[in-house]
Amino acid sequence: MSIFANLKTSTNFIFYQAWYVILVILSGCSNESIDTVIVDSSDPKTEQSDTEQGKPGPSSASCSFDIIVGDNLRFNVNEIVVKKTCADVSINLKHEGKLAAKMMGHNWVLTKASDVTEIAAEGISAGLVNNYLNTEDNRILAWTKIIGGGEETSISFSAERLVAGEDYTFFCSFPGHSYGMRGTLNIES
Ligand SMILES: [Cu+2]
Repeated sequence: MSIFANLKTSTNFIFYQAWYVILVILSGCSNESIDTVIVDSSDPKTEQSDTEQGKPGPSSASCSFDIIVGDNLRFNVNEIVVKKTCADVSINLKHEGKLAAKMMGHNWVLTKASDVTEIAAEGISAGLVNNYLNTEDNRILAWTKIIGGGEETSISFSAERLVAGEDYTFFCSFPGHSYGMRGTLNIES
């Protein structure tokens, strides 16, 4: 009995590993191929902006944002506009998928657009236990922990370091995700 159980577990493990490799490969391809694998979105704004490669539209200007992720490589928003009067910015990240954090974990990380590549690369070696981030790196302006399916997390950070006109990018630092899971953060002009 336990032999079968072990066999099943290891088969599942291999399956997930193979799947992960496929996801990483896919996320390295163009945005177009990512969009073809992604199917679901409950955000009604998505339909309006489907002409733009099926990507979701921007959120309206606010100080607090609800961001939804799932068992795929996308955020439900690709642009966040922060009201210029915000003292703090709140991010509520919700994972509506089913896969565990080690398989399909997501977080929300904010840096200048020019820092994304290096921060994401550094994050890979930091490992899941450190939320795939070297949080000592002060180029990271804000970050949440990595969450898995059914989990949610919130952060609040001072808007003081955000400068109007600068290019900011939010992304997921889970290995391989930052290519597809990214969006822009702008300060309301
Ligand atoms: Cu992710």
